[in-house]
Amino acid sequence: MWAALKARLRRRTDEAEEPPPAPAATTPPSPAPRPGPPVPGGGRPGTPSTPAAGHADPAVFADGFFGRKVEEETLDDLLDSIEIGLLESDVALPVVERLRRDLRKEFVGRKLKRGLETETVIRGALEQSVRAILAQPPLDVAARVRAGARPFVILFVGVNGTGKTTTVAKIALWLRSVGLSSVIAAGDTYRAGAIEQLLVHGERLGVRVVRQQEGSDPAAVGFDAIEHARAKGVDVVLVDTAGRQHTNENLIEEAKKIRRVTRPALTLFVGDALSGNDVLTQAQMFDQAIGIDGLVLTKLDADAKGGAALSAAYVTRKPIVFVGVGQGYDDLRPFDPEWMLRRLFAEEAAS
Ligand SMILES: Nc1nc2c(ncn2[C@@H]2O[C@H](COP(=O)(O)OP(=O)(O)OP(=O)(O)O)[C@@H](O)[C@H]2O)c(=O)[nH]1
Ligand SMILES: [Mg+2]
Repeated sequence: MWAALKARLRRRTDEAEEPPPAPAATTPPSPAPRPGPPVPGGGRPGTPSTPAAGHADPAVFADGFFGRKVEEETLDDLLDSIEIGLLESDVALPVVERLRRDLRKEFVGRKLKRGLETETVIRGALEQSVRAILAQPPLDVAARVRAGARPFVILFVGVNGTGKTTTVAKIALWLRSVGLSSVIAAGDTYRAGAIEQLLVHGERLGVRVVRQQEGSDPAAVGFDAIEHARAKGVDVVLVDTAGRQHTNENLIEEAKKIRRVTRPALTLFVGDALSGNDVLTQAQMFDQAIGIDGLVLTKLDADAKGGAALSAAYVTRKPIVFVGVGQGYDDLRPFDPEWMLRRLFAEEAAS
């Protein structure tokens, strides 16, 4: 996110710093004329100006870049530019608005120079604000499992192809790494090949996969897996489900039934970070239809923008529990806001 925003800010500075038309040979060097007349109130042509002439936005004034006086610039103009950059990075509108408010508070009355200083100040202010947005009470799955009744059932839901099945396999491995056993319920009885896909994961990981025939009732598969876990003293039941659009009423009804029968301690929505703001809408819809407790965001390794991941918890008001960072079984991380912050503010885009 920051890398793209920085590039935008630099382009903007470069435009503002374009060399003036060459002065006549006899004319002594003079301050650079700017293209276009200044707008009363300090605004640029085409942008809303501040209300009263003589009361310019008391914010971003610059002087002395390479010894040349640079034209006044309004805070709103700078914030507009940042806002567009954030939207381009998939940051959701409510988050953009919050960031804008925070930056405005930070900048009003400050004196900034164009160029690197402005960039550093913007970065610092933005980072502080993003840290506050990402801060959330952590949802520690291992602690919940240890504190909860056994078996602890986790249900995975989401639209097609977001990474549910892969995430189930990754979580089985992660649970083992923290000393907890699991069994997987092959609850996608809908898509041809889904059961086989899970069996392969289960075999590779040495994790039991409970299944029935293709086309059978997924709630019954979940029930069987819970019975198995009870009998064998397994800590966690991971219930995979078929991908479904929230608009598909039959499949949503089916998901509700799986929920009623398996009574999960945790229902996780698995969303693909690459789908931008769609993933937020999907999570909200699933929450309304089925009820979710948290989010898993996948494919962050391929998501150079990062805005959807930044916005997810803020917009849905559900915690991000895990993030997927690749196709390997160990490419899963419990969500860490500081890790996310480092990615968002990397000087170079993540991928
Ligand atoms: N790069 C990357 N790819 C991922 C990640 N998680 C899953 N994938 C890939 O996404 C594709 C779909 O993954 P699945 O786990 O089959 O997705 P699903 O949600 O179960 O799909 P359906 O069951 O068809 O709804 C696979 O090629 C996975 O390897 C991730 O974190 N990063
Ligand atoms: Mg699947």
